[in-house]
Amino acid sequence: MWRIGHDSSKSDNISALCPQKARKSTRIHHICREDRNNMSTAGKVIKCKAAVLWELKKPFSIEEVEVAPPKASEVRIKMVATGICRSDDHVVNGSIFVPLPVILGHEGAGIVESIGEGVTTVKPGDKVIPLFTPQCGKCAVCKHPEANFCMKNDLFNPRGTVQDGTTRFTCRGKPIHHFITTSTFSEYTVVDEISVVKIDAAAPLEKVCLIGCGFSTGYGSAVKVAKVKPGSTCAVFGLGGVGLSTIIGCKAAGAARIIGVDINKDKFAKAKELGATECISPQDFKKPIHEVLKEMTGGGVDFSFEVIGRLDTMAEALSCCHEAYGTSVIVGVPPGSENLSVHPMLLLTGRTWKGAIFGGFKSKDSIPKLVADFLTNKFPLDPLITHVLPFEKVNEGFDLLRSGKSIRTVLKF
Ligand code: CND
Ligand code: ZN
Ligand code: ZN
Repeated sequence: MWRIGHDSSKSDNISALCPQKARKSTRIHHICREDRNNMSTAGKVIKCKAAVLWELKKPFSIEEVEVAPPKASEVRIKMVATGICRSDDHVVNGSIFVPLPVILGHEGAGIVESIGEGVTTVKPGDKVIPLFTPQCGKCAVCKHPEANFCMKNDLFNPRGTVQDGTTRFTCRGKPIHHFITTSTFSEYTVVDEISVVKIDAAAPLEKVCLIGCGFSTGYGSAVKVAKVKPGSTCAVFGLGGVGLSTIIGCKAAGAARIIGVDINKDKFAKAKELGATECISPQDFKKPIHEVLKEMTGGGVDFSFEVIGRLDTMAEALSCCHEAYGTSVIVGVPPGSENLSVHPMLLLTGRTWKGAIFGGFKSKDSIPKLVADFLTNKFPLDPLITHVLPFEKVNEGFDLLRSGKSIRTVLKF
C-alpha cells in the first residue's frame, strides 16, 4: 500500500513557494488574472459529474458534485480524457488505503479552466496533465539529481486533500476526498500548481493521458530506473498497460531478448507486437518460473520487472535475475500491510533490487518531453488503448480491466 511513511512537511503552506503570492494583489493584477480566466465560470463553484467511490468494493456512483474555484497556487482543470489504471482498482478493493469518499483517477489530461492567485506555469486554455507525483522543486527529493518522489506527494499517509489540507469537492453536502493530487474521474478537478504541467497544444489528450501514469511508469522503469543496456536480456512479469510500456522501454533501450511473463495468454500477442521476443505462462510449468527463466537464459536475466503487484511474483522476479549482476525492479503496487521475506544471499551475491514510482521520472520535467517524443513518433500509445468509453461508463471500464479483456480503457468526457 502507499501508506508506509510519514511526511511531516505536508503541513507546510505551499503558497509560500510562490513568489507572486507574496505580492499584494492590486486591482490591475486582479483584472489581468480574471481576463485570462474563463469569464463564465472563473471564481464560481462548478456543478458537474464525477465518479464517487463512497465505499470499498462497491461500484462508482456517477454524482453531481460541486467543484470549488482554485485558491492561491491552485488550478482548476476541465478533464478531457482519463485512463483506468490498476492502482485505481487497488483502492476499490482495499489494497491501497485512501480516505473515503473519494474521486479516484490519476491518468488524465485536460484543459485549464481557471487559475488561483500566484499561478504562473499554466494559464486558462493550456493543455495539461495532472501529476500524481508532484514536483515542488524545493524539497530534498526534488533537489536530488536522480530522485523523483517529491515530499509533497499524497501517496504516503494520504490525506486526500490539496496541499492546504482541505478538499475542493462536495457532494450531497459532504466533502469528497481528492486522490493522489489528481482526481481525474471528474469533469472538473482542482490540483495544486506543483501537481500539474503544461504540454504541447498539439497533443491528442485522449492518448497522451496515458503519459500521466501507465506509459511513463512502465517505460521509465526500463530506461531510467533499471537503465536497461543494449544487447541485454529482460523479463517482464505482468503484461497489462504498465508492463507493456516496460517492454516498449526495454526495446527502446536496445534489449536483445525480452521475455514476457503472464498467466493470461491473451496478452501475449500484443506483448510480442510491442517488442517481447517470447512469452511464457507460469501455469505451463511445474517448477517455479524463476528456475525456468534461469534455464532459458543460461543463469538469469540482466533485468527483471515485477509489474503485477503480488509478493510471490516480486520474489520470483528477484530470483530470476542473474545472481552476480542482475537488477530487479518492483513496479507493481503490493497489497496492504503484507511483508515479503527473501533470503539475504539473493542480494549478497551481487543482485540489485530496486523500485520506483512513476518510472523514476521527475514529473514536471519529464512529461512535456515525453509528450514531445510521442508527437515525433518515438514510441506508440495506440496499441495500449484497447477501449474508449464515455466517462459515465466508468464501471464498465473497470469490469474490462478486472476480467483481463482490456489493456487501457480511456474514458472521454
Ligand atoms: P493490469 O491489471 O492491467 O496488468 C497486470 C497483469 O498481470 C495482467 O495482465 C494479469 O494477467 C497479470 N497477472 C496477474 N497475476 C499474475 C500472476 N500471478 N503471474 C503472472 N501474471 C499475472 O495492471 P496495470 O498494468 O495497470 O498495473 C500493473 C501494476 O502496476 C499494478 O500493481 C499497479 O497498481 C502498478 C502501478 C504502479 C505505479 C508506480 O508508480 N509504480 C503506477 N501505476 C500503477
Ligand atoms: Zn497508475
Ligand atoms: Zn518536491
